Amino acid sequence: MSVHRLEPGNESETPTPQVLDAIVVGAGIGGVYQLYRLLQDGLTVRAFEAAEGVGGVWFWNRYPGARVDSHFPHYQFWFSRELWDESDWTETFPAQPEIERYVNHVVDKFDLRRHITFSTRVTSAIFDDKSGTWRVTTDSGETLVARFVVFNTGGLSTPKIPPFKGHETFAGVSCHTSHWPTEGVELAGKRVAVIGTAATGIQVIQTIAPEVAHLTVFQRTPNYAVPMKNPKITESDLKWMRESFDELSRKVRWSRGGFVFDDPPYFKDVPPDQREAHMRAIWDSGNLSIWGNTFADFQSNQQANDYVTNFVRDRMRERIKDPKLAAKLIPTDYSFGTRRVPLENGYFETFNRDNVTLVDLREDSIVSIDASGIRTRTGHHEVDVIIYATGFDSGVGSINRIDIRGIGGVSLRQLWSEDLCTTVGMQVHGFPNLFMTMAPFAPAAAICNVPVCVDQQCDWIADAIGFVRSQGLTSIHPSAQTQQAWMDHHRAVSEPTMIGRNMNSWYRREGPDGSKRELIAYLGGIPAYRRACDEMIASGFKGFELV
Ligand code: NA7
Repeated sequence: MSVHRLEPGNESETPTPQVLDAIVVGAGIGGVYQLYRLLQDGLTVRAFEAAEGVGGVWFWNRYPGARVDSHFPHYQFWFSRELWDESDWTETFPAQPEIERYVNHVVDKFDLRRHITFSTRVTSAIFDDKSGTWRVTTDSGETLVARFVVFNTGGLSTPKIPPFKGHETFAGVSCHTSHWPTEGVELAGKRVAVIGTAATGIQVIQTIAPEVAHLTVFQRTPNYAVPMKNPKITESDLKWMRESFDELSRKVRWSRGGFVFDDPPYFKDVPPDQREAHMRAIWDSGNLSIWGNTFADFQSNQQANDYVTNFVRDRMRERIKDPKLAAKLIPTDYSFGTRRVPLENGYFETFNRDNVTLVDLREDSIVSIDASGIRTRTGHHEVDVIIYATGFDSGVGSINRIDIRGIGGVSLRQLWSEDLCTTVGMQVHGFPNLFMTMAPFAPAAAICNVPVCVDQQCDWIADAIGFVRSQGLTSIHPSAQTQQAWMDHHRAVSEPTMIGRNMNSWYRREGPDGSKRELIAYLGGIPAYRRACDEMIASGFKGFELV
């Protein structure tokens, strides 16, 4: 591996840092593949990871019941046939330990670990206009210089803990689901509160209810959730997976959400007397096809959306004994599929248990937390443990933690606080040679099975870097016009969808004042997005500033 040194003339007292070709920030699903791909391309690369191990969200989210909502065989790396041939999976929806083990296996198989510095956060990245390089510092005091920097920091990595008054006075144990201690939390026989009832809260609640003395669930917005069917993976499933690699990998790249499903019919093409059977068949599959694959016009046709919404509401109602409780748990003020649809395993039955209480924060509200529990407007709930399943600073939270300065010292954090913008979710005008995955305005920001969308993004980034190097250039970033065109396109295709019209979800980034702002989910579809990205490469990055 060749390592060049900075140009002479920089003889300050601090030692001259190495100049790397690239720095990768993060060693989750995206970072691991990014690192692999850039090393394959012959670059000198170092990766930094804040955690002690690889896996990203699969390292941090160790809460009870943590499990992927993408069904077998979709949630795995797609870049290596050999890896597919030897991968073993035990469940249709693998749990956190299995995925963490898998990512570790991949890192060791491809000898990536020695390129990753663990337990180290990148704290700043400053662009030097003169040399066209990035000066990157870490919280361990190291400074590095690199031509390219890639932030594979994840769209849901920075936890959001509501600043409830007095939360620091709580005498029991409290933690956010994404910072679950490795040694676990003693829950058996305890009085436990869970705040938050979306994808994470649902998994925690249904898992811990049988073992705790009492569970108090604080729900702000009820969620639609659909049953997960999670059979064990058999040898014949694995055989099918291996034999289907070529076909699946071809299809999944052009799929609607990173899953290979049959194309759904248009609502008008399913006669009214066959709709129920059509829905039942999809429902019985026990995966996310109920979200995106019921009707082709589900996101644009109110009639189709209403039909699916009512079908799901009816299935939920069947499972909740107390009609008053059902009225609280079943959403009535928004349509199915307009927020992330969680899969569940006995979640609604959990509320039929004697040791579970639902506090509806639309009728009540949390006033404060004190030493012994949670005070609401109407009472006090004594608990030993508080679990925050309150979500993440979505889209840009983990990038905003880092002091990033582009051309002329412009701060990315500052720029984004005034005008959140990217070009295809991977670059920002004014920040040459800086790339990111799972950032706003790409399918990978929200509406996609992550390993599929991130694979495409890592490849595009590596291709852009390869283009700069092969052309003897030093830098690349989108022009202001290219960026504006992408933002205009994103808004034109994403806002008018059903998801776009729901203002209450993490797909819409929250402003500092708590107001809902830019829709970070690109809803023009994976095929349209992939075509737009491919055209940029094919045109030699027309519309980019190439130096
Ligand atoms: P989400 O989907 O952001 O959900 C957070 C939950 O926490 C949701 O129920 C929120 O209610 C609730 N919340 C947030 N702040 C508060 C306050 N202040 N008071 C009460 N309740 C609150 O995060 P998840 O971790 O469940 O899932 C994130 C993604 O990870 C998921 O979509 C998958 O892609 C994987 P709200 O709905 O905002 O009213």
